[in-house]
Amino acid sequence: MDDASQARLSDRIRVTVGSPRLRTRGRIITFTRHGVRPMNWPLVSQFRDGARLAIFLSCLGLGFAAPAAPRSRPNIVIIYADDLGYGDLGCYGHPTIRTPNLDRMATEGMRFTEFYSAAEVCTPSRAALLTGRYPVRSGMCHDQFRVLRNNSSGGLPKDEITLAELLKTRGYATAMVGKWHLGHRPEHLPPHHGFDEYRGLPYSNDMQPSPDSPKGRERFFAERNDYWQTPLIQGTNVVNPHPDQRQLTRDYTETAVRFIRQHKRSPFFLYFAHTFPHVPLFASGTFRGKSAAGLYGDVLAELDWSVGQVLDTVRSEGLARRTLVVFSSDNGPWLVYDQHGGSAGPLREGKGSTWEGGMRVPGIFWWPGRIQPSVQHEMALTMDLFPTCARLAGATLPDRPLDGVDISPLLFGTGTVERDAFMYYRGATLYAARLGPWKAHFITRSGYGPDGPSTHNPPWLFHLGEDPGEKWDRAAQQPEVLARIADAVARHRASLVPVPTQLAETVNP
Ligand SMILES: [Ca+2]
Repeated sequence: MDDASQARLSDRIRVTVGSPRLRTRGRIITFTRHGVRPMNWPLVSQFRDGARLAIFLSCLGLGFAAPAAPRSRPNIVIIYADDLGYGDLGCYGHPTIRTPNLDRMATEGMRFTEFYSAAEVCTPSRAALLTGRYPVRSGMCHDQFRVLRNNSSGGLPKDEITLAELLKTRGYATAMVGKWHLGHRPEHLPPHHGFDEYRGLPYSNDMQPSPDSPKGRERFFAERNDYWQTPLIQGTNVVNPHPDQRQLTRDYTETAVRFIRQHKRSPFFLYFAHTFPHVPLFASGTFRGKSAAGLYGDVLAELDWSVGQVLDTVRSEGLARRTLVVFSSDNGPWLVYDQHGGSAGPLREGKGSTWEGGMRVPGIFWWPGRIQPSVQHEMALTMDLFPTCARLAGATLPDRPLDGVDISPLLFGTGTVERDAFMYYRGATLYAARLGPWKAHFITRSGYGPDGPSTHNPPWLFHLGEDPGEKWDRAAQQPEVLARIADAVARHRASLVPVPTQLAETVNP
């Protein structure tokens, strides 16, 4: 075929990329060794996107290039802080902690004001993040043993499906960097839950104190690395039984940046869970002593630097327009550690409690070109990440109850989302529920204070729009709201299937 014939053919084919069917402005023709003849329409209909048509035409030697199909599998990065409070970032109003990289991320992306972790402490909140389900469904919670300890035998059950396993079905490279806390025995570590690579601490940085360290609170404030012996693990092996915690944030960050660079040509999922600002606090020499907010501010400045390193790598590798980066925290600030604990801003209480300060956390979503810079006031949950990322990656959701919803309409400004009431659990016990702006407390208790649980009947009822600090009980004026919340709780309870807890059994560490 001469050039003129090829040009005429190209002129007769009009491809609309992304349309459900090929559209043409004339008859489609095909080529045989005997010449040109019309192609049957049923044959044409198999080309449902521009990329496949381009391959077909290329095979014919036509040199016709259809526009590239839109990428359907964005890279996904989740950066998760430990015990970072709602009020701890500059972009959430902290007066002295400086977080310029997170502030820029929020300015360029979507900052949520009503974003929730699914639990008030580490282990259950991480289980919920990775499975999209309340921890009571997986057994990753317990009323007395609130998190996995260094002698726990349990871990995330194998029949739970993690976000990493889901994304593996779509060809993602996966890595977990940092604090895991979903089971430290080899069979529970990230490589057995869908992660190709893992480097980090298996649980909290205070869970294996040195036998020589002093007892009590003072060792938390001493800034002595030799008081702590939580091991550093790579894959399923201990690579350093006593890592220098002052270097952890830098170590994690270098690992994360290396992973992004190595996998920049394939879709990747990076789950980057920082050890800090969980106590005991440590910062490297570059950041130590620099913040007006003291050591806590130094630690957050280093964490903020790390976020900047990740975003700069995404930008410099040309990945910004096909990478979703999410920042959040696993629970509120650990207030009993005074100046080494963070701030819940205007919210009541902190880590360990089902008051807002225990479970409402920063939530920042960044994806230049897809997510418009904005502040989002709709409620969203860390559990939403599972169905949302599944949608973005084109993965099929597993056939089981999920408690998150796909929030991509909020992220992309295309609509609203429907959700039922949000349940606040302390351990395996339901303490409160939120429906719209209303939150009913059935039981209240401080996160770590000496008080016991107080049961409320009728429940205490707060309007979180008018009263975000949860001060004024409105139950007497709103019986119909309490009735609707009771209905939502009944629906939720009817969906639960009892499972054994993973947090009670122990073995020798
Ligand atoms: Ca935590």
